[in-house]
Amino acid sequence: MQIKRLLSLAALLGLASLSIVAVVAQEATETPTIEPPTPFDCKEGVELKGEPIKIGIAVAQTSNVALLGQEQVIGAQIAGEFFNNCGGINGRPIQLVFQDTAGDEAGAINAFQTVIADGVVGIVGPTLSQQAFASDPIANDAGVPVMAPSNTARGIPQIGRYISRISAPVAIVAPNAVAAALDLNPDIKNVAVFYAQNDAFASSETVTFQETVNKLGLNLATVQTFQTTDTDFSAQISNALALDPQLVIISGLAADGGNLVKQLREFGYEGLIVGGNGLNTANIFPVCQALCDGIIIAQAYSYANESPINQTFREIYKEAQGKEPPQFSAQAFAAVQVFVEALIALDNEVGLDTLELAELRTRLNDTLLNMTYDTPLGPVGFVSEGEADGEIIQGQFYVAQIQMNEDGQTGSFVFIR
Ligand code: 1QQ
Repeated sequence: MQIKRLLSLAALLGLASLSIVAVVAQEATETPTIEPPTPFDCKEGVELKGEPIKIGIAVAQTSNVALLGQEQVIGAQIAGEFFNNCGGINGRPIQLVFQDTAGDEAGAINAFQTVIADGVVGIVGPTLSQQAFASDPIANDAGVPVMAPSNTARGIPQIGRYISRISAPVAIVAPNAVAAALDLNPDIKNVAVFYAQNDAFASSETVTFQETVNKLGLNLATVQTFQTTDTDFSAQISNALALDPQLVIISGLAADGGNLVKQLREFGYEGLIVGGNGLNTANIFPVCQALCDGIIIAQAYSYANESPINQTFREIYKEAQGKEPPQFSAQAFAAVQVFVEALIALDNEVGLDTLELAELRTRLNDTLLNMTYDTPLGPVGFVSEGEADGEIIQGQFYVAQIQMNEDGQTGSFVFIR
C-alpha cells in the first residue's frame, strides 16, 4: 500500500529530471567516461502477464556474513517490487529467486548451482569476494551473467566475460577514508594497519590502504593480521599500541571488525579509526555498541543523491526500515535495476520469447555491458571490452563517520565528505 503511494509520487516526479553528471572512472590510468544515462521510465499501472523472468539473488542470509547480506536482501526486495510496479519487463513480471549462500565458498557454489538450474537469466551475488572467486567461475562457465552487488576485491571482473560488478573496487573507494581521517586530524603520523588474512576482500583492501598511507607520506608503523573467525585481538592490539599510532585502519568483516574496534577502545586507544567496507553496516552497532562511535568508512553511495530514482528508493527504504538506506541495500537495488533495464532493452531489440535461455543469458550479458544506468548510486556504466570488462564506471564516492547515540545501541552514518 505504502509502496504504491510512493511509487505514484515517483511517477508524478516523472523520474525524469536527472542532470547530466560527468562520470570519471576507475583503477586504470586512463579515465573512461560514460554516456549520460536516460532516467528509468516507470510505467505504472501496467497489468503484468506471462511467465515471470527469474533473476537469482544469491547472498548471505545466514552466518556471520548475514550482517552484510541482510541489507542486500532488503535492497533486492525493494527493487523486485518497484520494478514490477513499474511494468516489469515490458509487461512481463520479474521474479527474484532468493537463495542463501551463507558465509563460505561452498554455500555460494551451492546457491549459484541451484539458481542456475532453476532457470534464472542472471545472478546478483554473492556477498563476499572470497565467495565470488569460488562461485563466479561456475556461472561464467555456464554462460550466466553475474552482477556482483558487493565484491570489491581486485580481480573480480577479470574472473570472466560474464562477471560484472555494481560495487566499485576498493582501489577507488578506500583511499577516500584515509583522506577524510587526515582532514579530521592533520597531525597523523603513525598508522597501524590491521587486516583479516583469510579473506580475499580484506587482503585486497589492505593493499590499497597501505599504498595510500605510503603515498600520503605517513608512517606505516605496523601491519597486524587476524582471521575473520577471531574474537580476541589483544596480542595484535598490544603490538600496535606500543608504536603510538594516531590512526588505525581495519580491513575485516562485520563481526570481527566490530570486535576489534571494541577491544582497541577498551585497551585505551583514543585516535581515529578507519574501517573498511566489511564494517560498512549498522549491524556492527550491537557488536561495538558505544565504542563504534567515530569509525570512518568510505562509501560508494549516499542517500542524499538527488536523482529521482534514489529519492524514491530512499523513501521506500525509510518507510519500511525507519532509517536512511545503507550502501549494501542501494547496491543490491542497483544490481537488479541493471538486469531489468538490460532485459527491457533486449526485449525491445529482439523479443525475449524468441530466445532460448542460453542465448538470452549471453545476449543479456552483452546488452548490459553496453548500456548506462541512472541508479541510486548515481550514473553508472561498465567497461565493455577487454580483461576488465564488467568493471563498474562510477563517478561519485563519499565518506561517512559513525555517530552513536547516548543509548550506546543505536546510531547513524553521518556523511563527512
Ligand atoms: C567484499 C566486500 C565485502 C566486505 C562486502 C560485504 O567488499 O567481499 O568484496
